[in-house]
Amino acid sequence: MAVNGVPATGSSDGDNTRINNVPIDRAWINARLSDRDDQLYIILTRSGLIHDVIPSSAETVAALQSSLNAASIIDVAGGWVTPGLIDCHTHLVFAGHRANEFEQRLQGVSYETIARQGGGIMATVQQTRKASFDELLKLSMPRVQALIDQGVTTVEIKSGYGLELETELKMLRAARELESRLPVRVSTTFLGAHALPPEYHNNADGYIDFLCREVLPAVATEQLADAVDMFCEGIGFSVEQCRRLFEVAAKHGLPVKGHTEQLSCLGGTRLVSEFKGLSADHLEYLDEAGVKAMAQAGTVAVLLPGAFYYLRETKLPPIELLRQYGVPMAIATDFNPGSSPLLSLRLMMNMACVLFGLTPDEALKGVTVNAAQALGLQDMTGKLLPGMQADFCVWNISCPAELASELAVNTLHQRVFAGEPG
Ligand code: DI6
Ligand code: FE
Repeated sequence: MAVNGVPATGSSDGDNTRINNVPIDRAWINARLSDRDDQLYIILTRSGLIHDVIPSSAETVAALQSSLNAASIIDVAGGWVTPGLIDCHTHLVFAGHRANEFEQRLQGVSYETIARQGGGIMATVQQTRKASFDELLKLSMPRVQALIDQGVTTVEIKSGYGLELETELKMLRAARELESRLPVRVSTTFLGAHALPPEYHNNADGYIDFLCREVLPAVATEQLADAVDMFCEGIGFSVEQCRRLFEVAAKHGLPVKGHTEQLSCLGGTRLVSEFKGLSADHLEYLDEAGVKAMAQAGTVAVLLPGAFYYLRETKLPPIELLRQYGVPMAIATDFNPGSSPLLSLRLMMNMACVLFGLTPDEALKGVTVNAAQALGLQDMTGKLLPGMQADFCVWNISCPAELASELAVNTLHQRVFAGEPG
């Protein structure tokens, strides 16, 4: 299995000059990065970045031992190393729970029916509007910590449970605060177009106008969002309403993404692709025209098997078509209280294989290099290459397929974020 971003033969000149004349901070020696051969590697980090990845040799280790103090040389002893995991789609800032709806759905009431009855997203909106900034932080910190404990080094967090100015800003500020309080990178996404709030009942156009005129400009002015998202669906917003939002996002220089073709095929994915969007997410009802548009736009397919499973969806995303057109596939938790209250990215890897038919290698790429691309962070993280962020994980596994094949004990041996072991 090729682990992302490993140079085929290590660096061109793995000689010591690269070590002796550059102040390396730390060296992780005897790391297994690929199953193409038995070659072990050394990961050299400096100022939070990967300085180099070079073949391990007794000579190089000796050179390191003569130039670094012992505490800066970490012997991975043949352990597997992958890029830090990336959860590229979560709604993890929210208050309240939806266990009552879980029971309703088990009795056969559909997600859409519950939403049309005023439950669903709106139930969480009411709780989140009532919660203070500090309460949202207190609720969200353990959720991010749980992902960190699984080896996640980058997490995307959306707004979308405010649906009015004050709470949308509060959610995004909380998401930004999480990054300053925990050893993790947070990518924030404005999802004001998540559902129609009661203040705009039967007036979706008026609500989109409100988002375009007031909320998105305020979000952009405070630089609270790294991207703009929407829910293009019968119980969400139309393609044309989402287009208007995307036009304003483009004016503010914000990339776009979308919850599209989750419950039906409205053409939301083609709209995201038309705007060269970062990703289209869910995609159970995606058609070939949509896949083709994604391939032409370089838009990433974000698969959300947790929501598929939890809503007992039966329509599978067109995995074979995505492969055929070379559309990168990412995998994420979609962690939210309604459709995917499942806070395990490793479980999503397993579900992507078992339910959607991905290979373990595709699943690993789905939570590393492709997830980075879905956030526009492909030049920063998701691969083990010089100049990338030194975000990586050391695993107690015998092969990378184990990361998707089983969920027994947590096999994370060590997580490294920005070069700092945690
Ligand atoms: N699709 C989903 O599955 C989530 N949002 C969306 O647009 C559901 C969010 C929720 O039910 O709270
Ligand atoms: Fe979602």
